[in-house]
Amino acid sequence: TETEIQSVLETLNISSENNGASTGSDWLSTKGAKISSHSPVDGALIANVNAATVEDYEALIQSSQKAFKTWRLVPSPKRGEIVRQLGVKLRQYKEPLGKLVSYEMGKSYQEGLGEVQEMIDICDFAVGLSRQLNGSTLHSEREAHRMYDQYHPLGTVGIISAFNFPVAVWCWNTALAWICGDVCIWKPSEKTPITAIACQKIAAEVFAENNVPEGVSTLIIGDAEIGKLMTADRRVPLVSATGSTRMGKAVGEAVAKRLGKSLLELGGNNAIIISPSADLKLVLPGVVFGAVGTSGQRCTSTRRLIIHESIYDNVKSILVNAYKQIKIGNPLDENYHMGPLIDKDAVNTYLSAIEKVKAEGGKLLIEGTTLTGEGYESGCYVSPSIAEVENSFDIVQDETFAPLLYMIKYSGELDNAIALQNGVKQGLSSSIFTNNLREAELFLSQAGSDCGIANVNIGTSGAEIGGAFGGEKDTGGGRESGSDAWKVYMRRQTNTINYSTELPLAQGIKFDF
Ligand code: UN1
Repeated sequence: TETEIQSVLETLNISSENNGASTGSDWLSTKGAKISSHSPVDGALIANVNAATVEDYEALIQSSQKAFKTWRLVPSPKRGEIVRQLGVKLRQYKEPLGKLVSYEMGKSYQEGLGEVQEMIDICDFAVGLSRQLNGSTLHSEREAHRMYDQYHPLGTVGIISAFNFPVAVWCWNTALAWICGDVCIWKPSEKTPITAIACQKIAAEVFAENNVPEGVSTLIIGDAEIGKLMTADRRVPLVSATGSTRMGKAVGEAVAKRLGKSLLELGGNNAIIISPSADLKLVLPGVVFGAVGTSGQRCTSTRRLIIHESIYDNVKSILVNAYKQIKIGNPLDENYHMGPLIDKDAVNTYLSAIEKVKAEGGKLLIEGTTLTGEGYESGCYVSPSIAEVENSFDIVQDETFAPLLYMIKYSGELDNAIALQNGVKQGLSSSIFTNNLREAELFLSQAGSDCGIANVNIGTSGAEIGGAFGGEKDTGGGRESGSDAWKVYMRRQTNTINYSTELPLAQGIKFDF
């Protein structure tokens, strides 16, 4: 209800008019174009934001450069303590923030809470990591010499995030960057600016309580021009960008031009292989959640099913039947499985993808449409689709960010399915459902899936934060979140120390004079 949303905004300290640039607790008075955030849930205005300008960007960068000089000197476990407190604060705000994510982005409340949980989890992970930014001890070829490598912070990390995970992706980056000693400048999606403001305010509370200087966490809300300033700026040694392959190529190119580092987490075209021995009890929830969860707007969403011909018809009838039971409506109401798409443009992209499937000769088993009538007034609600296609169709080769699921048949051995699975430009997530050990291991082997994520008897979406997250090929090659993804936020230095009374040269070279 309206009063519920009002109380969420109050709890999160969001006003109806907001500025789009902040150095922490301070908000600049921004004079850029007005961005109005409307909820896809009911079309209502959530709040307005004045976008930031070039001058605001410059002020934020100056503030971050200054903050870096002190932040890098704080011992890493002490920075970890501040990230620990952020995790505690996020636990306190989990419900209102999860609700705002759901309301501004349109994912279900459960998924909104799940997204905040990912933030909490990465904070916990980063706290432990703050005592484990380990380099290695190496053996020098010279007598009485010691060699090791160590990691130092980079400086200002630019974060460009997408609307679909409006808060978690920020935290995957910041929690690691902060314990590494970096400072961050965040450009969130213009489609979800209000959740970004909420996050900045939560972080600012923790930072103020710990006398962390302004500039460690800066936020800038604006259009692609702001992104361009960041990618071209030598003062931003690392740009971490999540979004479409088109956006990522532009970012990667601009950052590479100045030989900066980029961490790209771009589109997926994720497939599930269903082998003859698959346990169909597991397949059904895995596929349906993967394809219609978040209305198909995860980069890990299941786009393609590659099904063995011997069980194809069976899987088809089970799926078609399940899709008929999917309830679509207000994502804050737990009775619904699927909420709206982010906006009307996304609806149009979805509908035109369906037309392209037909034009290329695909067969719609279930054809999605725009929903109208009570509860669907925002114009962003659609029903999901299932289509039988060929993997080679142009439309199948592209990522459509919507609940459009493709069924593709394979015959013979698993190699054929793997070739189809790998036969797209993207390489984010993949999975196989099988009870056959040989098939599972082949799928995970060097001759198997070419994706950054490969699962057995689990769907393509819903990765845990503990693993490195990202993919190959058009997905951009970056890795965020768990495992050793922290290393990209630091610069490595090799150190050699001579504690002898001689100066022997490496490689046995003699240089007498
Ligand atoms: C994204 O869609 O950009 O693995 C991130 C998942 C989530 C993260 C998705 N943990 O589906």
